[in-house]
Amino acid sequence: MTETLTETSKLTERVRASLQACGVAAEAYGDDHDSFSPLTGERLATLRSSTPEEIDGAIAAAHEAFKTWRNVPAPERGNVVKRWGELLTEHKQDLANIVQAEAGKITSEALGEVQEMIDICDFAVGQSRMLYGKTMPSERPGHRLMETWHPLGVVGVISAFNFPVAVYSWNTALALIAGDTVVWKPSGMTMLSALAADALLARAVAESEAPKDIHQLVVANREGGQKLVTDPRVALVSATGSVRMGREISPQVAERFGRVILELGGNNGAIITPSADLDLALRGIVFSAVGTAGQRCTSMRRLFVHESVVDQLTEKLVAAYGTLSIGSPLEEKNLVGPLINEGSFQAMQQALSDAQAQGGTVLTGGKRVLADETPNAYYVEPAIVRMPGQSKVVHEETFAPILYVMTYSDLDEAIEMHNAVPQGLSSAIFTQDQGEAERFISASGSDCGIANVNIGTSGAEIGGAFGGEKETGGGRESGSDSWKAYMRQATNTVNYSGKLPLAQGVEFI
Ligand code: UN1
Repeated sequence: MTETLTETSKLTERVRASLQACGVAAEAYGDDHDSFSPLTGERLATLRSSTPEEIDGAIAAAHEAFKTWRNVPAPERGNVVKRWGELLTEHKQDLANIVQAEAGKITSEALGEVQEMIDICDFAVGQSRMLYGKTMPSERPGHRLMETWHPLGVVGVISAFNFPVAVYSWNTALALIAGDTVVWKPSGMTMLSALAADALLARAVAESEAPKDIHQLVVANREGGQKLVTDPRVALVSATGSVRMGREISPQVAERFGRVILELGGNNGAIITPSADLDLALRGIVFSAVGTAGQRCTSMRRLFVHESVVDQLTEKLVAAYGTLSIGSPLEEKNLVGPLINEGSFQAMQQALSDAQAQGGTVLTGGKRVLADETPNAYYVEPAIVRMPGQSKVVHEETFAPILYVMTYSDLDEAIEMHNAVPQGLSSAIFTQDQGEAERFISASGSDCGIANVNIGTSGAEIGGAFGGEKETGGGRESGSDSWKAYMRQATNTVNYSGKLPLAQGVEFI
């Protein structure tokens, strides 16, 4: 890897200054875990990996801290999260700088990612006063029947490179107010972002009376993460990543009767009906298909366009793609940053050649750019491929900016094609016909966890529950009542009658 070009050393310097501003401790650095920037391919820092004993120690410490933390009143737990949110606000730019350098996001999206953390902190603080249980009428006189939500235990968070800090914060903010403690194994590709986010949380915890061990970070590869999966002290494993990863993790956690929240692959589609506002649809599609260089779980990958508007829309799309500037996210003009690494680039090339072999026509994009200037970085032109129908490649998630365009003549047919993939995260319809919109979000419409109208598939707000069906894993994180997954529910029957009537009219002694 080329290390010290003038440009690249400036990036490294900026990242190091931001890490320092966030309070990342000197002990984090070492000699066995490199962090590279997809912007240039340069090495940003080298860290020290956690040893197996340290990973075990992190779980043990979180397990011990839980015994105290679960008894702290929830609104007081919320104060720690509130302070974390304030520190994230104060260091928004610093953390965004690190996210940008490590995940390759453009400035606006890197700042947006940190904003998403701040938003979930706000949400969790409010939720800390609303861990409501129901009270229901007992069938017996002089009895009270109610439900209480209690802290669950240690939550193991396994997160992906593409949202290196936001998705972790959805889990952590809710876990902490719920009275749980957290052990985090971030993606090995975005450890610096993780260290910075964790250092800010450490500061919030240190300023409070909370046990310092309520949050733990491990620097580990897949093998290290495996400990979180199999250790019975980890009550809940919340994992974001590939379907393959989920398939491995899920049975292992089930085997020990642990809980999982899985947020796995997406293969998100949108339907464009004849009544759609095509200019609005165009902007929604481009943001979702091209934003974060097509590397969001929610990125739009499939488009079903009514045959009466397909030519018009594809022409507009190809023209819009032609205006996108691709290059270093450090330059404000660029809207498309790099892919995370060479493997992603190869996967994109493979998918494009498979698509062509299966009858597809590449309408635009797909080529690598800036290879001379940055030989160790992988910038690509986002691609649009016109597909004759539902071929194999369209059913697979390729984590790169490829948009497959297909046509339909009847909405039922479009919904059927839309639902015909194994994944079920996000979906959208663009229409001005209310009947079509309602049909799409009805029980027999989109089968995804997220179904939008006149908005793209990506860029969800934190207030709604986030997650998907089928191979996406079924988990829900973030807003709404996702907090319940981080708690255990107890049903209490309280008898104040002085007698002992039995339920269902049973007579005994
Ligand atoms: C992800 O890609 O794993 O809805 C999360 C979105 C973001 C979160 C994406 N708010 O696109």
